[in-house]
This record gives sequence, structure tokens and C-alpha cells, in this order.
Amino acid sequence: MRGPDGIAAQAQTPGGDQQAAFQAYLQDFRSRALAQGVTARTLDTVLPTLTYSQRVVDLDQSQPGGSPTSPASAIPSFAPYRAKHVSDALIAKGRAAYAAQRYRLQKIEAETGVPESIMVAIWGQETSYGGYTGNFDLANSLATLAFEGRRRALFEGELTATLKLIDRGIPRSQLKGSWAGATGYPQFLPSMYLRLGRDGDGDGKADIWTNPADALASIGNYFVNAGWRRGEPWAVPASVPPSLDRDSIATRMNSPRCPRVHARHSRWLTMREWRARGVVQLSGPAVADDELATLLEPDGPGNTAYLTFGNYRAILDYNCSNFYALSVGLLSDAVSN
Ligand SMILES: [Ca+2]
Repeated sequence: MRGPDGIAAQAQTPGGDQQAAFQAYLQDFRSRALAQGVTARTLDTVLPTLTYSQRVVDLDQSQPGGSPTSPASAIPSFAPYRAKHVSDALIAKGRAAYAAQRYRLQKIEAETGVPESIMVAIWGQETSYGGYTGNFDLANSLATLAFEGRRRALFEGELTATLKLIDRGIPRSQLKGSWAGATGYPQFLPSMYLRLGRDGDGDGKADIWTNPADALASIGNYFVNAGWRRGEPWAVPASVPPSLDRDSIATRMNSPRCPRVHARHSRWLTMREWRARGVVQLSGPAVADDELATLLEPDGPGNTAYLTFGNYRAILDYNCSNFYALSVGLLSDAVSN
């Protein structure tokens, strides 16, 4: 990650012109937000408090996706990532969270088909089970990013959604999160909360900021929406024979969404076809012969490989990174064992 002393930080000093342009943008935005159904009362309360945040812009521009110079070949090893994200401490805290929420989780799994441990693992990966959820004021960050304009449609939509949450009575002091607008235990974007937030404890409110049951129910609902298939695993570890002809299993698909992540997987073959090629499941649940899987070798040939199923894509939908999806799955397996 580039430091805040990079070129971008020097090019845009938040002087008077910048703040004036930001205020002009907010005036334009106000009419669009009214048309979207945000109340004038909320707009009149929130908009005058917003200021352009150079820090948020610097963080946005230091993202890998924001720099066209990051080399595609520089894929780090999964092992150190795994050590950090599927640590003994996260597993132990996950088991405690799993036990504490069990009675609610069982109900959510029965309703959604999403495994209890997958919901817990997302909570663990996103915020260390609620330990850290971010301190950026959502309205201020999202207004800044919308004004900056690199992804205005996305961030203006999220700013509008944040104001709708305030309209619903959620206090602004609670609407904090990452610099990019992810909020609460599951790190939902505000629009995602409006669409997929769920009440998990029956009080009629979906409080993903302080209530684990509501956060877990909302995560479960997210996975239903992302196409999670009940009773099917996410992936299983596999051994790969040195003789495997990798050209013959190369994918020919070009995914429209995060193509680099999907390009690291083989094409889809059935478990029967994998076995015929000498790729053998090492552990995990029994998988039907005609189940389709892709082969992922996160650290290349000779290291641990995974046969990944349709449900792996639902985890990628939450956060499109192979290391993230593997960590969620492995933490889930560890928590439920
Ligand atoms: Ca609730």
C-alpha cells in the first residue's frame, strides 16, 4: 500500500476551492436525494455537517484496484495469509461465538440452509466477531468518495442509502465503518443493509451494529441471495498427482466480475472426472460423483489444493478474493469441528 505521502496526496490539497466545490456538489446531490425519497429533515440535519476528507481519498487511491501499475504476476503465498486469518485465536473466539449463538444459529440455518459456521466465520473475518467495525463516519466518507467521482454512482447510491438509514431512526453515531462505507458486524454497505438486513432475535429491528443474532441472520440472508445451496460443501482439500496435465483443465471462461480471481481456477469437472485424473479428496464430507468442482492451487503445484464448489462462489460474492474465501471456509470448518 502506498503511504499518504504519495503523489495523489500532494496533487489535491484540501484548500478553500476544494471545500467550496464539495459544498456545491452537496447542493446538487440534495435534489437527487429528495427525488430518491430521503426526507428534507435528514438532509437539512446531515448535509451542513459534511466536510471533504482528504484522508478518505488517500485511502481510496492507495487501493490495489486504484493503481494501474500493480503487477498481475505478484500473487503472494496463501500460507502466511492463512496463518493470520485462520489463527488459533480466531478459531477459539469463533468456537465461543458459535456456542453462545447456537440456539439462534440453528434456527437461521434451518430457515436458510446456510451453515451456522459459515455465518460465524464471516463475522470473524470481517470484524473479528465485532471486535473492530471501523470508525469512519459513513455519511462523511461516502459524500467525499462520491464527490471525488472515480466511482460516483456507487458511492452516491451508498450515501443516499445511509441517509435513508438515518430516516429510519438509526442514529448517525452508530453509522460508522470502514473508509469505503462497510458498516456493522458483517461490514455491509448501507444499500446492502436496506436490501438484506434481517431481524434475528424477533424484536422487529435488524441491528447489525450491536446485536449478534441480527448480524448473523443478515449474513445468512446475504448468502441465500447469493445462491448458497443447502447441504453442499464450499470446498474440500485434494491431492493432485504430479502428472496432472494442467493445460487440459485450464478454464476458458472469462468472468465479468473480478476475472483475475476466477482465472486462478480450473474449468469445471465432476468429482468423477477429477478422480479419473488422479485428483483425490483428502478429507471433508462425502461429495456426490456428479458434483461439479474447480481445482484451485493457491500456492501452486505441489502444495495444498482445493476442489471448490458452487458455494465457494457465494463466498466470493461477499468479497471477491480467493484468499478471503478460503479463509472463511477454513475458519468455518475449524469452528464447527
Ligand atoms: Ca433484532
